Parts: sequence; structure tokens; C-alpha cells
Amino acid sequence: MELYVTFTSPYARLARIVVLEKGLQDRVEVIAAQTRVADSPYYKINPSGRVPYLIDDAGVGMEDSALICAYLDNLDGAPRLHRLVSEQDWSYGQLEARTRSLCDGVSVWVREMRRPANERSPTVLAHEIARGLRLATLFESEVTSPLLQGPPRMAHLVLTAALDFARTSGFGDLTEGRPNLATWLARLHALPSVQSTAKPPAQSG
Ligand SMILES: N[C@@H](CCC(=O)N[C@@H](CS)C(=O)NCC(=O)O)C(=O)O
Repeated sequence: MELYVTFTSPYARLARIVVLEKGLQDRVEVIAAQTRVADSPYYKINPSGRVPYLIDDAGVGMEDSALICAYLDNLDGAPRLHRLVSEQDWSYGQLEARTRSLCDGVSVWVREMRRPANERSPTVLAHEIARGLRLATLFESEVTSPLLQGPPRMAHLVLTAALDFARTSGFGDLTEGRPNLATWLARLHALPSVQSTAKPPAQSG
């Protein structure tokens, strides 16, 4: 397996600690990734650009320290740091983590934009826009997969909230020019729970 890290990231450190705790040093190659630079070759490996990122023995990639640590801990069927995961649904977990990565990125952009103009970082804004575009392009193909075509789970809801937030906050309409994503989102918008939470309630009084 390959574990992409930066050696300063506390999230990547968690995954590195679990590798050692579980005695997985011989099975996991720890690789330094180049994050937060434009056009890093790492973005071809993990389009969100975040670390940690694990590629398992089957070639399945997953991001998010919580998911990776649970996965590594569960490999021997005797997790010590997590509950036993009975449903070995790691590919779903990977998908959900990616939807959260998009939501987190858009939120960082919005937070930055809420600062006075002279306090905003153009570097942070550009970084999050680039990440959002890479992930939207990935989701344009992933929404046709059985997982995202199936009944709504958290990944559906997080992706919907992230795409709506991107559009309403001025980040951008990430479904534009992405027909699969647009069709998929329209289907999610039909859910009553999604509709009734789309807008803040009207102010009373
Ligand atoms: N929720 C994620 C957070 C991962 C994360 O944001 N890592 C930072 C390093 S501490 C990163 O990859 N930053 C690069 C970027 O934002 O492009 C996790 O727990 O793994």
C-alpha cells in the first residue's frame, strides 16, 4: 500500500502513527506528496490534493485520516483503536470523504471571501477554486457509478450541500458544463428534505 503524506500534517501523522501501532511498516510505503502548489503531479494521484491519502493493495484510493486510520486498524480484523467495521464498505467511505473534502474546500473559500477585501489571500482563493474544479470534474464521472446512482446516503447529501453552497455563495456553479452532475443534482433537489433546507427560513416579525 502507498500512504501519501506531508511530514508536517497532523492528519497525515495520525495515519503514520496507526501504521506503526499496527505494525504495518512492511506493508505501507510512506511517500511525501507535494501539496498546496499549482499543478502538483500529486493532483493526478489524489484530485483533492489533501494528505493523508492511502492507496490499498487493490489500488483503491481513499482520503481522510479518520477513514484511513479505521481502514488500517481493521485490516487484521482486530481493531484496537476503532470499533470493528462489520460492513467492509471502504469504497463508499472513500466516496463520502471526497464529498466532504469538496464541502470543506468551498467553506474555506467562503470564509476567506467574508474577510475584508484587503485581508483576503488570493493564493488561498485560487487554491480552493482549483481544488473545487478538479473534484467537480471527478464527480462528473463518479455520479454515474452505482454508489451515487443508488438510494441517497450521506455522500449524496454532502455532495448536494457542497454543490448548492458553491453556487449560492458565489464560488461558482460546478455543474455548469458537467451534464451528469447537473442531472444528478436535479434528482437530489427533488428530495423534500433537500428542498425544505435549501433556503434560510423567512425572518419572522
Ligand atoms: N479532514 C482531512 C483533512 C486533511 C487536510 O486538509 N490535510 C491538509 C494538511 S494538514 C492538506 O492536505 N492540505 C493541502 C491542501 O489543502 O491542499 C483529514 O482528516 O484527513
